[in-house]
Amino acid sequence: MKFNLAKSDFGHDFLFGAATAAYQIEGGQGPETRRGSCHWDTFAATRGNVVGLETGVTACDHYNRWPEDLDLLKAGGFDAYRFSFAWPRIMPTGKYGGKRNGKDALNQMGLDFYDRLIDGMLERGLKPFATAYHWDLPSVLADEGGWMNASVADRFADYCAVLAERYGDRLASIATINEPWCVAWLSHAMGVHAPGHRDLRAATRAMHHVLLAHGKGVQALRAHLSPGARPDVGLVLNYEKAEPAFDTDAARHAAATWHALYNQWYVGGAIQGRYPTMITEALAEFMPEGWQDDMSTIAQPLDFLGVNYYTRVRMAGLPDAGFLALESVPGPLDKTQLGWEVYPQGLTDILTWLQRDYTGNLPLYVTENGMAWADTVSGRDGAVQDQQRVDYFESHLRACLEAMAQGVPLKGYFAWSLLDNYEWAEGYGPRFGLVHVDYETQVRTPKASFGAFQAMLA
Ligand code: IFM
Repeated sequence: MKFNLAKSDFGHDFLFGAATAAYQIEGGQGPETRRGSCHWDTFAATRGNVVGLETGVTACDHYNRWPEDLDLLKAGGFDAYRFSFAWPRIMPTGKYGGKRNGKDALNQMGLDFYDRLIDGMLERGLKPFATAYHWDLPSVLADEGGWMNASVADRFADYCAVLAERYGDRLASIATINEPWCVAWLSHAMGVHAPGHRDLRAATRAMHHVLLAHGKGVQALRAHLSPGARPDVGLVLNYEKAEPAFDTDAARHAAATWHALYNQWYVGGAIQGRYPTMITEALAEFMPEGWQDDMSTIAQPLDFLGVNYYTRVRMAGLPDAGFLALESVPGPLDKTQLGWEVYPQGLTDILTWLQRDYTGNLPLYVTENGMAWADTVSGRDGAVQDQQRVDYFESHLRACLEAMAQGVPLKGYFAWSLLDNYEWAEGYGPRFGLVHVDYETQVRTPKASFGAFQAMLA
């Protein structure tokens, strides 16, 4: 199985990579690693939150098997690896008082782990694309209200300063936060991810504080880089093309509301220092006092914006049900294992919309794109024939080319994910990897989609 595409179609400096996140693959949570606890540890251990009560305790054991995983990236011909630092591994309580009084707050074993990982990438010619926060909030900060408490932004800035000082000279790129919509709305209004709140006030505060943390994080990263260290500093946002499912005012209103809440809030704040008025008006009573004063801190100049895209959403809406009448209905297109419609046109639409309305000449990267399928290793030849995923990737890579043809400065594409891994509240059932992982034996088996990238990138 191959893509009917050539690497050269994307231009000579376009980067291809694969992405992962710490909690989803590392494991390595035992006391011997001195990692602190995070809110996902306890959320996952609470019955009813995660399918099968599954946790990230072992995951893909990447904490021990990282050399093998980096070898896979190299063998695939990838240029870059997108990974995340685990805040509780580096700073077990999430707090650090600076060099003089904060020494004990850092976990030397955790710091050394990421030294080895980054050096391992450089030895293999892989560009390190880091993310500071991919959802593993230290429990001590969660105890203090986590993303609902404005002080989390200062703790995040302290953490970013440590990352900049320690690793900044070896990183190609660092994003502050992965998918703030998930950090805020999915986790504080919908209750699907840790900490599992279903509360509009909690969600509204998290929506603002996660961006305040981003802004302070960018400032701290830039202030603490050693002279000569110049990683690109950015943010990674997720997008869903929101379309009305019916030709009704209610459906159109619901689609516009979802678009504002999901797609416009974060890019509007981070790039323009402005939130969509329909949302600030609807949530006015829950906004933190003086939020307007934070907008200039939030809108820091960036070197790039990362775009995570998987699917579209079709909104139905309910007449007279108010702001939160946000019912979606399944669409008619082919669906992945998670029921997500395969809609590559949405990726072109999102990229061209971003460039037109927000980002202009700012470099964009597709930092995640991929699909879940219940892949199995064939007993006969030991292969994983994931034709659906090969087709998914090809159609979305073509969507990228179309956006580039329309003038979008797209600089790279990262497949989600290098490995099958812990899909949060869905546990280990959905498989997103280019590489199959047998969770009993930890054997890695590259799938046909891995081979398709390998052939294109050779
Ligand atoms: O697995 C997640 C990832 O952690 C963030 N973006 C979406 C992926 C698939 O759901």
